[in-house]
Amino acid sequence: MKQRRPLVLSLVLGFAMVIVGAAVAYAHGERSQEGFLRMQTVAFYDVNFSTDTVKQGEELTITGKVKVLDTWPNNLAQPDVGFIGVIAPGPVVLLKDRVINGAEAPDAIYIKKGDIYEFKLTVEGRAPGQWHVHPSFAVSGAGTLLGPGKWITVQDAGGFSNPIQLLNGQTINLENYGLGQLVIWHWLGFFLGLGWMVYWTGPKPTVTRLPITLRIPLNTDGQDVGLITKKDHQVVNLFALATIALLVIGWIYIQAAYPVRIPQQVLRFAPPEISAPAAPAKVNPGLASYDQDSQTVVLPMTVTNTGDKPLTVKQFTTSYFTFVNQSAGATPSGEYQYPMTVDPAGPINPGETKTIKITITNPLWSDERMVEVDKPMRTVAGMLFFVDSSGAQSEVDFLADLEPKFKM
Ligand SMILES: [Cu+2]
Repeated sequence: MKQRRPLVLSLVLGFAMVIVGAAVAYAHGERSQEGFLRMQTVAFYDVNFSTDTVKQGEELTITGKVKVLDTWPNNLAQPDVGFIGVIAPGPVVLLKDRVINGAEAPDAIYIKKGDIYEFKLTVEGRAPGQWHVHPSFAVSGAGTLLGPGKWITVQDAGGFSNPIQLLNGQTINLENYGLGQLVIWHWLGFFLGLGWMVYWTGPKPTVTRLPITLRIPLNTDGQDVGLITKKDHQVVNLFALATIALLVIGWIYIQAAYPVRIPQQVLRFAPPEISAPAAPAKVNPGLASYDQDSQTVVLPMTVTNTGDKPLTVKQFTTSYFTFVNQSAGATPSGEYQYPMTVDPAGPINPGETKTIKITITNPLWSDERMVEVDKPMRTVAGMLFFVDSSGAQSEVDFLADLEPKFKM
């Protein structure tokens, strides 16, 4: 007994630490995706939530852009079918409407590398509480990439309903439509299965005398040892009849109660194309470095201006972070925006080839696990935006190898 006390104590302590620690846990795993995955696959930018507080049943819109990057890794399934949605901790908000590149998109869409998807998601508050809500981009075969999250407060308005009009003109509430039927049929099926299980395990020695049961050859029913009797055969026949009866009754019921039904619809299409104007520039990234102590990434690159107007680096967007060029006078605005410096600061003139150095000092490299020095793929990738002297914006995707700086 005495020896058990430290064990119990440590269990209790461990449990308490998990509880306390769990309270600190934040959101739902946007940081668990590898940095290379988040940087090289898709980039979210200009994301805006119309509000951060709604009542139950009130709408908010999430707008923004997501690009399937040219740097999409070859070791992932190639982007072909995608789905823009909302990620939240459970069905706490309800997606009412989705517009992609100006087109209504109720389903998944056909996508391709290099294209931009400008989305507008209309979402309703459903469950009261405070929830971290993200736009998301799921790619068939590759997984779901998260966009920037925002804490949304859904205030209690005494309930929630989701009315929709059926083709026959009747308005129903999708929150509880057919729920009674669902409960009845589920329980009927459940009890039938439970009855079967109890019949064979309760009064019978099938489980209690497993060694004997196991010795009986597969193709006999063990009548010699009294395992499966004639009476059992009759009972299981009744079970089979009851199952068939349940299915037949269900089928007749649904024909009578819901004579008009349509199958769930699938609408796949490629939304109207939007591609960012390709920058009139050749970008040749050098070897990036990462200093873990100062949380600094230095990104050298050679840029050739192939256009006819001077080009200035505007911003670097990766995953759902945007770094704006402080050296050109820009200041971060809003969440997920941070400064970076570009050295030398001046514009790149037409025909000129210039080696520039982008420096970003930010704790998010490790806090957000964007750069992990112990992983086999260490890269910096994303979208580099330029602006020319007329104010026109253009963009190039790039991928640079990254070398960590270690103190010996
Ligand atoms: Cu989150």
